[in-house]
Amino acid sequence: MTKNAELAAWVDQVAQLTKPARIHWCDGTDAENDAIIAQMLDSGDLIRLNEKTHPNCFLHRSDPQDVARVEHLTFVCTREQEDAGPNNNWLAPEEGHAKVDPLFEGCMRGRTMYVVPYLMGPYGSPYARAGVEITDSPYVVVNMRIMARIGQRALEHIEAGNSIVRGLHSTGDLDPERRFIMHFPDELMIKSIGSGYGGNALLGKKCHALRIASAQARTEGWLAEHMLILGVESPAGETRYIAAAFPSACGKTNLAMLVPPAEFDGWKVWTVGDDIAWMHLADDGQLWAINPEAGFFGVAPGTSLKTNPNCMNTLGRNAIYTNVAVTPDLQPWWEGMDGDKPAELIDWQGRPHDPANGPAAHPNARFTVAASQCPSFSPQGDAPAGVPISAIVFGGRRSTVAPLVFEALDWSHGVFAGAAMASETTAAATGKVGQVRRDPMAMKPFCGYNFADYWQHWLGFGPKSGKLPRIFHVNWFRKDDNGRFMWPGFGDNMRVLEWVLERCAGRAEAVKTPIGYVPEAGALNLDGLDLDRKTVQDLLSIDPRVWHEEIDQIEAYFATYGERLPQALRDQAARIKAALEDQLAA
Ligand code: O2Y
Ligand code: MN
Repeated sequence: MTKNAELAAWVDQVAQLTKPARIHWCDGTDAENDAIIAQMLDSGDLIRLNEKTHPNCFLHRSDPQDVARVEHLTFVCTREQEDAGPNNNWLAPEEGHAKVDPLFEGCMRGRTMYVVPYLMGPYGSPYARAGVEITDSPYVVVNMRIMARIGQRALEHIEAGNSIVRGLHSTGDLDPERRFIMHFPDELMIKSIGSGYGGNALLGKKCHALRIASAQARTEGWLAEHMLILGVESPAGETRYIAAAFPSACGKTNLAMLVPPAEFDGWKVWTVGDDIAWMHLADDGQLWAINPEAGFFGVAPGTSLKTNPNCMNTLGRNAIYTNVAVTPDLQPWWEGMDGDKPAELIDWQGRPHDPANGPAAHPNARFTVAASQCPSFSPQGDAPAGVPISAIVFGGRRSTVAPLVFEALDWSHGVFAGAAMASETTAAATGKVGQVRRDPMAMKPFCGYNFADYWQHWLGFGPKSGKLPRIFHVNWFRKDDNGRFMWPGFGDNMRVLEWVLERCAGRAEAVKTPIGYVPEAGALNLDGLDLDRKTVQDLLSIDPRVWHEEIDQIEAYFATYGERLPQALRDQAARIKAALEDQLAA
């Protein structure tokens, strides 16, 4: 229960609509968590994994029709359609409510309605924001407890008079025909029904910390971004921080937990966050970032001691696994894990694994685990003020076109580079895999308002400070003519991060090109890497003809935003095109 009359009234109103058998206010304690887990083990909602190898770890199998975010069922409900923009599905607020409210009628009959007060951001942070999620899913409660700061302290923050985002969630009947994820930014409200999975259901994450928060951030003058945050500590003990935006399933978690290669003796990478950054311009003129989350909800397939040793050392205990496969002795397993594939496996749907049925683990199988368990978790990870950002890095999965790294010429050009981002699609969102889609700032599925206004908001930071981060673009995924990745990636991405930070310090050498500064031959530390000169050249090459076509496509994409598109972005495209034409004519 709560002293906050408004919150109490909303909970009452929801209970009258959804008709739960009982109401439970979550306090976030271990005892409460143990009781919910025990009940989920009883109901079969969770399976206890091998206690010896994976203490306090559990498996959850979601409905096979409910395994990923659902962008086509995700709506932003603003008064004017133009305010949601072409980047969002739109309904007027009253239509949005009218579409989902009937689905909530009586949907919690026989179920417990959990009221989960939560805080996004470190305790005591001026940048932290509160929310309350009402849900009938115990899976949501135990995951939210890892991903956010839930319970009594969050409730106290709310009762102290701080505003909240209200989130109403029910798994409903899990019928994809009756599944909607609705956002009402003006009301600070989310209504989600028909899915029990990840971003559709853990409302603090994508719905609150990105879609609603991005709209709030615009009004209030800050940035809510789909970015990891990491710190790079030099052998001299100086740590500088990078925020990096990559589309879903492009390796943000791996980069956030990077282990530098042997040649970088004395260097250390610290993890602040792997998915979301809230950034504020502070009085010192720098952009300071907090990770609003407290845990990782990462993709399991492909995670191994080779690709992400810190992650593997994080998730062996106190973790919830969703849709992974298991060995006969109940150890979690997924494609891309170290070692040989076990002879026998139970697949993600609980069947004896038969490769004819597809992979043993679902490609979007996940682990949920506390960030504080990560061996590389930053000593500043919970700092109320956050960390000062030296560089912003944008990146996409492009087998062609984009070089390994370039630096934007200035803030406006950096915003253009972010706005022009594109990536080949993966399995995290439902839809086709391998198609190039524009994903500005990696926010395509998450920006809670019109992208044109969002870019204007970004551009608006330019004149505000001379100490803004420098902006870069990277592409770890370029392929050669035989379809092989040219760059080793993973720990070796440290070589690019070093160049990025050296540029920020005004040291590393670069060549100016129409699309930005690229490393001069020899400026990247490639010691110990088996890369021939031609491959390095190709990785850094910018083909003016290909880029001219790319800018044509960017302009065509920008044109879909009509008159609302900031002129500065049109100007950037025109400037780059003219410079490419000069090059082609020379
Ligand atoms: O939330 C989901 O349903 C899976 S997608 C996801 C999960 C964690 C972090 N990022 C993402 C994403 O799609 O960007
Ligand atoms: Mn993400």
